[in-house]
Amino acid sequence: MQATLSLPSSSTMLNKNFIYGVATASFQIEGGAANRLPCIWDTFCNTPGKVLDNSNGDVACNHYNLWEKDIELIDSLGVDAYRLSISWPRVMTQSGDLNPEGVHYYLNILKRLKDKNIKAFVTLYHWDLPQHLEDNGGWLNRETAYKFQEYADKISIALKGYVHSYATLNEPFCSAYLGYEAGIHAPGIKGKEYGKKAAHHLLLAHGLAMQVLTKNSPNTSNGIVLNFTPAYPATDSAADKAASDYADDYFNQWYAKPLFDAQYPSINEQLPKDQQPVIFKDDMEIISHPLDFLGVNFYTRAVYSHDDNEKFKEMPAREPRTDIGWEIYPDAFTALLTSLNEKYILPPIYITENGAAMADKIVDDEVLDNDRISYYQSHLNAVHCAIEKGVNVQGYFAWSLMDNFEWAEGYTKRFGIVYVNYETQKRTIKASGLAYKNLISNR
Ligand code: GCO
Repeated sequence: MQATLSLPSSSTMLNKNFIYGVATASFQIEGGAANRLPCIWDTFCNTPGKVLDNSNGDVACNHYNLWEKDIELIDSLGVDAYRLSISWPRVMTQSGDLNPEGVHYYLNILKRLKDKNIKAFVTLYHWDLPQHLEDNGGWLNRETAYKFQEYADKISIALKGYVHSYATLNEPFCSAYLGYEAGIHAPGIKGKEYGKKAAHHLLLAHGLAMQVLTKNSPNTSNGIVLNFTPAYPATDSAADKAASDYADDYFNQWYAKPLFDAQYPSINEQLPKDQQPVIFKDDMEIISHPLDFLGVNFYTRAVYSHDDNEKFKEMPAREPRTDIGWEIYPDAFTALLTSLNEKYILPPIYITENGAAMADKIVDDEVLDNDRISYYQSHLNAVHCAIEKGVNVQGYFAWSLMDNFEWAEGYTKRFGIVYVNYETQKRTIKASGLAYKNLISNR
């Protein structure tokens, strides 16, 4: 069993300027819910049956109060960067002004990171939409994109000088598809007629925010974070191949192609009219605003077969799987990066999330998560292979710094390289965290 992480000595991932980091998101770790406006995830958690363990984000990892210790912890891992997200309902009032208390909270964190020479990668939207905006239609309302632009404008002025990189959105696929089409994430709206409309408004919000970031914050690296679940056909048959290509366009390229080619995949024309996004005249130009970087989140792949009634059918995840049931298939990571590089003219790439949920056991204050270390090892190798094949990857962030609120799974799934005891809020660095630290310090 493996307890260390390594890379070939020739790997550019061992250069000092390759950025290693850890990532979190506001709703998943902060708590401090009384000190901000409600968001759609508060409402979703309070709706019985939506979250597996009926938990919520009221306390989470109590990072709202423990942030100083948590930055010590991040620093002790020796990382170059920390990816965090700003809670929109914490920093903006309902009337659209900055909330000084919320801004102060993040400024303290960012200043401390700066003191410690840890680069701050800030995500502006990691799914915690203010509830009052949802009450007005949320991402189905085009107006929300302009509200996001106002928020991006004000917060980027307030945080000036403390941020290394801004990502507008984290995983618009999840917000749009899981939130407004499958209905398994907040706000829990279900219907094929909603997903692509929400997606379009999210992408528009991204483009509008890029405009203000470019103006207010020209010296930060500004971009977006997308998640990809590469699609594979179940068999070699032409029908399965067509099903998998369709699913790839529907779930993955739908979010990438507009950014780089200013258009949606051609399957848009096959969608019934009521499922198509409503596109205004300059929208695609706004959405395709040049990016300083693309963030790529990767966890697993999906396998599809032909279906007589639907365009595709997703097959059950194959073995081996992580504790959340996702297949471990690192080859798809290399293939994803090289295929994106072939399809589009890409800016530099950061791997903004990669990691695994494992059934951790804490014994004598130790978590020997060798299964997670193996996951990291095979996926770091996969990134290395992609770089060898010409993909410009400049950094890698482990998801996640610590165990946290895993959305519809509540606190039942642990993704951290640090273990969290939710009763005592004690943090314990897992074997994977120590291996990651060693990999970084041995460069
Ligand atoms: C994501 C999310 C994380 C999840 C992780 C595991 O961006 O998907 O950023 O919030 O916790 O992906 O599901």
